[in-house]
Amino acid sequence: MIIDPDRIAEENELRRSWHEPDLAHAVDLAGRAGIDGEAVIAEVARLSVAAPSWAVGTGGTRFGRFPGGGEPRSTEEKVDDVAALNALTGANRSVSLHVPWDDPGDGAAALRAHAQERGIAFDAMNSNTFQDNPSTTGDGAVSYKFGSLANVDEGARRAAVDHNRYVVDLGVTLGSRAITVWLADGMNHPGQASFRGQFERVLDGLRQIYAHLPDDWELYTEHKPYEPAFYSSVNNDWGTSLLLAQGTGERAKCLVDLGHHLPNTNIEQVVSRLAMVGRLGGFHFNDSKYGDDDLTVGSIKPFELFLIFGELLAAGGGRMPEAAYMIDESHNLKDPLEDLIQATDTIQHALALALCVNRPDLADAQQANDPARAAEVLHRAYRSDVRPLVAEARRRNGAALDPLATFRAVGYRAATVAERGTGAVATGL
Ligand code: RM4
Ligand code: MN
Ligand code: MN
Repeated sequence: MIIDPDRIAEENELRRSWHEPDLAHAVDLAGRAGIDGEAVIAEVARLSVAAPSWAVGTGGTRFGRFPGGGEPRSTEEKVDDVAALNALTGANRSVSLHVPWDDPGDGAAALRAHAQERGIAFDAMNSNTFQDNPSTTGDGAVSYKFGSLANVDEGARRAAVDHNRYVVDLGVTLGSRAITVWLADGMNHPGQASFRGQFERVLDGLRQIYAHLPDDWELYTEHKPYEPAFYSSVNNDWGTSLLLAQGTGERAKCLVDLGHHLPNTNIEQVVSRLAMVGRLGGFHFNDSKYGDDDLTVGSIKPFELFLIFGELLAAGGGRMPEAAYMIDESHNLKDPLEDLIQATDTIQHALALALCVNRPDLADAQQANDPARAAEVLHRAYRSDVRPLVAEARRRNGAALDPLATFRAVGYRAATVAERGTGAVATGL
């Protein structure tokens, strides 16, 4: 099903009589704080966050999975779901594929045409060397059980490099410009491997993958402290990620996944550091209480999200810096599209709040060593109601003032259940 823009306009019309005065009031309030409300709307409207192909289906845990009906049966249908999401939010203009979960093979050009017709582009490609799969490890000749790029077995390392190169080639056909390398490599047992040997082998593998990149491509190293390796991960934190990126090449950068930090890590500071040295390449949005929980972005630590957007804007001189932004969540209970709608709305909302920070005032307070005034400046923005500005940004992109209500009103899920049935299981995890 393709969501008809006229249906969205109809739904928006129902809300116009209260949206317009709310918007005028929000612009007025922003103005009194020295903020140009129109500029906030424009910057929110400019942002696009990719949807991952593996998140339009219901996620699971190692204890079970409870798929809803109407899940996509093919990569094409995943693209259709992303197009529906984008029709509602105006802010998910690309999809990020995970290979081999979504391996179009010879059909890559056709998939690109299918996506193009729906206004969807291909964001960073993701390679999977954390599971054995006939298309990458062959029929049991090699295995990633003891690692991929870090493995002491040369055959496994070669398979992992070849797989990444294959993913780059697919991405070239799809029009992507980057590959994200997240590795499960690490140790479960002290003494199982050499820290240094593992690092050196991963760096060597990354260099081989990098050598295969077209000139306009980037490679992102994504760190994560643990899981599935529970004693150590090779790329465990931003420092290691930075060492790997610096050792790999100029167009190798780091990707920050918000769920990939030990509890209480100051992620906004990590963002600032990586941006400072020009190595912030990508971003995975989600939220967490304990570990890599992949919960809805902003649902647990909204103030942290606001501060992170503040650092992103600082890095971009008041605008969002160029980076591969993606939502990396697992929707176990909510309808995946409803969760992606809420995630996107929250991202837009946090950006709008951060845009409402009066930066010159904040700089003055910092220069005056006045933390109370600095806090006032932050809170004046954080406690303001920017929802009408965000809704207006969506409306100007031809999307919905209220995307979740509109999703329900247009009956998208009922239509996909009728078309696709209830048996499909769409996620890779
Ligand atoms: C990892 C990481 C990667 C994602 C996989 C599925 O924890 O977040 O970005 O590709 O999960
Ligand atoms: Mn991630
Ligand atoms: Mn993760």
